[in-house]
Amino acid sequence: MSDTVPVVVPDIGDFDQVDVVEVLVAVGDDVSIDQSLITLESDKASMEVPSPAAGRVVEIAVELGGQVGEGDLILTIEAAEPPAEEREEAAGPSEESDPSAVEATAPAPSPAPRPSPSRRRPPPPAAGGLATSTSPPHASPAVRRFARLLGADLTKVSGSGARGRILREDVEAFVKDVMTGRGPAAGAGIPPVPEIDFSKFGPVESKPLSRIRKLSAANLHRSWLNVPHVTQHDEADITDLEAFRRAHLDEARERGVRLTLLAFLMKAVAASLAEFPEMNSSLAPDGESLILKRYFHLGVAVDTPDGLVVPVVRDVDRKSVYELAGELGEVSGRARERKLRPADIQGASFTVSSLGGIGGTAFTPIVNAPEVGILGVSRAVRRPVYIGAGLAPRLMLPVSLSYDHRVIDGASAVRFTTHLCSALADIRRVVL
Ligand code: CAO
Repeated sequence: MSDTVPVVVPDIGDFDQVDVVEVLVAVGDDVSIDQSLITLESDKASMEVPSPAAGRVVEIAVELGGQVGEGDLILTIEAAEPPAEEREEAAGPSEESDPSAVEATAPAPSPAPRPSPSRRRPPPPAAGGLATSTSPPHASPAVRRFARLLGADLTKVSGSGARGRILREDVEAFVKDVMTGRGPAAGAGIPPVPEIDFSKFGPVESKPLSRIRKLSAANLHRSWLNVPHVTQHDEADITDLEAFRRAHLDEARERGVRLTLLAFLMKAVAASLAEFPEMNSSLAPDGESLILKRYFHLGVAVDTPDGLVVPVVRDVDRKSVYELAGELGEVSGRARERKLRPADIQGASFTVSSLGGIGGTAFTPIVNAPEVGILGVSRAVRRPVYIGAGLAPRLMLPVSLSYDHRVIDGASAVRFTTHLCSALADIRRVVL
């Protein structure tokens, strides 16, 4: 006689609710033990829920795009096989259980609250549940297996799914690009850095990288390999802007915001982007056209104890400098407290990276591909500048624009920085 096996959401760590991003079976489907049934995803990781029994799906209780919490019913299976414990004892390890697939996703599910005789007891979840088991690149075990079969390195594949998730189609497109010589590292033949045992030379210590650092390392490396970078340096005379800013510090304080240079800078950048739309664009994936963005959402690099994060301030062109200053303070605070939501770091059309509060005279920021430009800002210094025949003390702000040379040529880049520097020199130009 066949048993009815309810499959429920396993331990999902610190999360109350997670998204259902894939429903991999339909009512009436025959499933085997360990076959993936659905994929759950939080903002930190994804996990597939495997079938605890072989049989037929008789009911599906979740919806694609919906949310579920631990213990919620996912679906019901009419079991066709004897209880899995017995079969496992008899048969030994299953060929289906692919260790790398397990490692690649979140922890294995924990048992449902109401145990059923035909349900296999899965291994205990890793400490911290779903939250701790991040593993870039972001793809389901099925896609990983597919990539392995084709020999595709997933760290080089850009995901087009929700939150950058790598889909089967992305792997196919990647392989096609490599085969046709259009792939990111096709033929690059990057020689590996030799592995060295540093302990031969002195005491060493191993410090694990934070999740943020690993993710940003992968993103930076991808941009570095894909984008032919050029950096254009310039200087803006912000003497008047600084006087204007200082004159409004009290008012800003009354409004509860810290009025730093960055808010003005963002406003000026948005004005320059409006003037030079190609700087606010992305190259279409086929390389045949430019996608010009009619919105001005700026990524702002924020230095946090865990590494670099880039929250996005939206519609900069439509906000006042006070609003921008308030939003910057709020979002950079949340970035440092690790409280950013996925939506907070998506959708930038251009990025600003300000190291001016720390120091430096110039640097070469890395474009946050598929954006085509990033503005780096270093420390403003007061120094003598010729104005006409005479020298005057002026506050000069170094700006460094890195751009994707496939999209922007040098003349356009320097026109952009010239426009930006004039806007900063006389911020009234921004409202014109
Ligand atoms: N020149 C001189 N002084 C500057 C300055 C500049 N370009 N930019 C900021 N300052 C001053 C500010 O006015 C402030 O002075 P007061 O305390 O006297 O008001 C002080 O430096 C500190 O500013 P801040 O850094 O707290 O604020 P901000 O708005 O300028 O920057 C943020 C906010 C979040 C961008 C910044 O804190 C940060 O994290 N920067 C690092 C970004 C980074 O790591 N980029 C590298 C990425 S790799 O490409």
